[in-house]
Formats: sequence, C-alpha cells, structure tokens
Amino acid sequence: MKNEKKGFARAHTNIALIKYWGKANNELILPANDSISLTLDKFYSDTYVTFSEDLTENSFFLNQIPMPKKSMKRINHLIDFTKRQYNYSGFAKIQSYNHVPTSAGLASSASGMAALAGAVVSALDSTGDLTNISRIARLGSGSASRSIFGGVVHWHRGHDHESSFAEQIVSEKEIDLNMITVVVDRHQKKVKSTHGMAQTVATSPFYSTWVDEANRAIPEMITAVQNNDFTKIGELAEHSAAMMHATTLSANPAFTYFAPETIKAVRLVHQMRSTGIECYFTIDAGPNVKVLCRTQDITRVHNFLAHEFNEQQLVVARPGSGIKFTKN
Ligand code: 2P0
Repeated sequence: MKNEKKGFARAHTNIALIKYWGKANNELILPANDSISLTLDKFYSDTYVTFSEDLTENSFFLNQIPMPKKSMKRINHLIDFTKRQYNYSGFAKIQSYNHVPTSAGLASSASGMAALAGAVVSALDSTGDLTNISRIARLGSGSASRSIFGGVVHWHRGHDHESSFAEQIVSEKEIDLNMITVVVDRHQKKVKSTHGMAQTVATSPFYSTWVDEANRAIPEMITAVQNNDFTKIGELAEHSAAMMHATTLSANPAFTYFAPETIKAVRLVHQMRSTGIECYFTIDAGPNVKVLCRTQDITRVHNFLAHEFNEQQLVVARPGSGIKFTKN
C-alpha cells in the first residue's frame, strides 16, 4: 500500500478522585471543572493503526467487530484533527482490543480513546509528545486525556484546545492507593455519562456550586497526593463523588446511577471505617462502588466486602503506568 504509516499504543483505565462532570464546550470536550484521577494497572486497551493513502475512509474494529459508521463520529473527529496537525491525507484502519472485562465494572472509553490517540500520533509523528496526545485523546472522550499518564493525574480544564490537557502529579511508584471495585449490578439500564452530564449542566440548580466546589478541591487534592496523605485523599474523593451524584438528583427530570446494592456497599465502607479499617468510596456513572484503600489493608477490605458480595463481584486494582508504544 502507498505511503503506509503504522502506530501502536497501550493505555490503562483510570478512576477519578475529583470527578469530571459537565462540559464547558461540547465540540472540543472542554470540561467545566478540573479533575484528578488514579491510573489503574491490569485494565488496558491495545490499539493498532495503519494509515494508507490507498484507503478511502476510516474503519475501527473493537475486539475484531467492526464499529457501525454512526458510532464513528468522535473517532473520525479525533483522526481528522490529528491528520490536519501532521498534514497527512490518507485514512486509517484501526484495530483495538479492550482488556477491560465488563465484569470489572470499569469504563473502557478512557483507555480506548487514550490508546487510539497514542497509536494515531505515533503513526504520524515518531516523537509522540505526551501532552499533545493527551489533548487529542480528550477529543475522543474527556476522561481519556488522563489515561496518557501513570499514577495520579491532573486534567487542567483549560479554555481552548491547547490549554486543556492532563499531567502527572506523582508516578504509580510514589502513591499508596488501591481500588477494589464492588460490581453490584451488571444489568442496570444506563444513562450514558455524556448524556447524564449534559442533562445535569442544563437543568440542575446546583450545577454552578458543583463546579466551584470541584475546582476548590483540586489544590487540596494535589497537596494530599504529594504528601501521600491517604486520609485526606479518601475524604476528598468521597466528597467529590457524593457531590457529583447530588447533581443528578437535582437535575430535572432527576436521575440517579445508584442501585439498592450501591447503598449497601457504601454502608459497608462506613462500617469498616467505624471498626478501624480505613477506606473510602467513590462511584462513577453507574451503580458499582469503588473502594479506596492502602496496600496494607487490601486483604482486610476484600475479606470484609466478601461477607456480603461474592468473589466475582470484587475486583482489585493497583496504580498503573502511563501510555506505552510497545507491548512490553
Ligand atoms: C470521571 N466520568 O471523571 C467522570 C466521573 C464519569 C463519572 O469521565 O462525554 O466517558 O466522553 O467526555 O469521559 C465519564 O465520562 O465522557 C467520566 P465524555 P466520559 O471519570
């Protein structure tokens, strides 16, 4: 094939400690507030890109299944943007493999779009500037901008494409922070986060307070992370998640991501704390509860949760690394 260019990238999922919830700009995916996340080990996406001037359109295969054209909007936007940046005119064939089991209750869009951005940029530019890849990943999915880096990561909301990108606060080796996901319900009907946040921005009278509080928590969380202050990290993360979910109940019409078992898991976290096992919860745009704990407490937290939930419902993850351009 003519003028073929190949790229590969592996990116891990992340979980937000200070949540991203709502956009200031839908086209560029500029968030209303800064966010901070922990990149996770174990769960990742591998993406292979081949650009060629012989191709006439982009195609995307997820776990070998072709993506329907109507679902390609953001992927095409991300690719077109990058092609313009590197002055390239061909099209791309993309093969992406998610190693994020649905049973883990974790979203794969962050790792998937981060790996896509990394593979596309590495195909067109061998130097692969990570800040630029973070900006491009953002065009695929907001949370993907954070999956470019390992450890704990800060996404600056910015005010245009250039100024909205993520950067590392501390590496995966410097932070003692782990996450046990309690998969409470795999079947609940979902309000997609893109729609959920749009409805909240448009209708919640609490929304501007959410933005102010989230941005106010950012410097506090950065200091807590730099000091490896687990208690402060946990308290801030739990409060951020609770406030985010309060905005959905104040939307009109109101909605919630909580299921009955969500509350049960939250209560177990409170019970553990009252018996001296220090752990905190966070919850995303779904019913599963993610429990944050120190390495020394993983077994105790896991065993406590195992009284009420079965082994298959509990998934342990540790801090993960940033994007890689080779498989090893
Ligand atoms: C987060 N979530 O900070 C928040 C918390 C869900 C709850 O980022 O519309 O898939 O593609 O930018 O990134 C999920 O939202 O949304 C998300 P888009 P995305 O992790």
